[in-house]
Amino acid sequence: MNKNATIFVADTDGLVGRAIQVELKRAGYEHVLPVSQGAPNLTEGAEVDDYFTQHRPRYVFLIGGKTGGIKANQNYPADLMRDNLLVNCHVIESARRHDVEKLLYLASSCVYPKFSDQPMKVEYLTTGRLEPTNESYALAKLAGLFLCQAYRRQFETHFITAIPANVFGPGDNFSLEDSHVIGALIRKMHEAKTLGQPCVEVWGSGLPRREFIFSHDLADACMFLMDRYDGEEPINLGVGCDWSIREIADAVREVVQYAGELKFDRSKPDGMPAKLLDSSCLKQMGWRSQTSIREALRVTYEWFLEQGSVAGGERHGRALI
Ligand code: GFB
Repeated sequence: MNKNATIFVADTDGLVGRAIQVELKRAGYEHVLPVSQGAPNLTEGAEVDDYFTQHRPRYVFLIGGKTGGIKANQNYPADLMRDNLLVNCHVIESARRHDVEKLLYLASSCVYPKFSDQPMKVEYLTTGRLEPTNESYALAKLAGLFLCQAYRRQFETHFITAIPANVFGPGDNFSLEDSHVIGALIRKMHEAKTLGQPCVEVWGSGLPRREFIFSHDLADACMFLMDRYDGEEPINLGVGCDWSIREIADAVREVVQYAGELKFDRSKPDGMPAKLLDSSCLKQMGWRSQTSIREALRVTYEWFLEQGSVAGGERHGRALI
């Protein structure tokens, strides 16, 4: 990417878009369009197109529409699907119309079939049923992936797709209901520590395995791909190892310094049994993650604490809808 080119980070959720903005600025890109002021509602086609007319971005990071954890996916399947389909269609079409040089679309590891062999290779896509708790959202994310491929074929655009592992970091959602597992556990354990509660509830059996990537490492990987990759095949973006939910809950407990017990609530869903990506392609291209999971958890917890003090004790728990 040219250091003077205008870059648009199209994001609704805030976690990944925020990290990409920070990393682009750190790397010396001077014309990154701000997300807060004047950014369009990505579900409104006319607004998105006007924005492209006005700002003429050369590079676009399409992060997507609303997202949430396992329970949000169960509660709001229609919202999540509709929102992401609209955002994908509008941003991809405007990028074509306005001759964007390159677009990177970020999918999600839930696009893989529920019972995929591990680690999950790109050729496993569409070979089996999706996980029911997030089928609607996953289908919308898959549609974006195929849309990028279709635009490449029909319009010869340079639109690429990356499939990230589960992301967490500063700017995450820490709501009890709608967040992903790490945000939820940080909040639950911090509150239990503060209130002197003897145990914290962890959903499911604790046995599912997840691969986690720190949002700033993911941002770095997206910038890396934007510079070095231009193919139709999606690229998996992972760190190469996974954790059981029990293990990650223990790691969060250490970082938060919570001394109480973990109580597993098996009435809550486990979701996919495992989601480890085969990221060998990314590795062969020369990318490695920089941040250990413990360091990333520490930075995320610090950010959570800062938000609490800024908001006068209000914890950062935004509702999805
Ligand atoms: O992070 P999470 O919501 O997303 O849940 P998924 C991961 C695992 O952590 C599940 C367990 O087995 C949960 O049951 N878990 C334990 C908890 N305690 C908690 C808790 O307090 N909150 C949450 N949220 N989970 C999402 C998809 O699936 O992953 C989305 O629903 C998206 O579509 C995202 O793709 C990356 O990994 O299960």
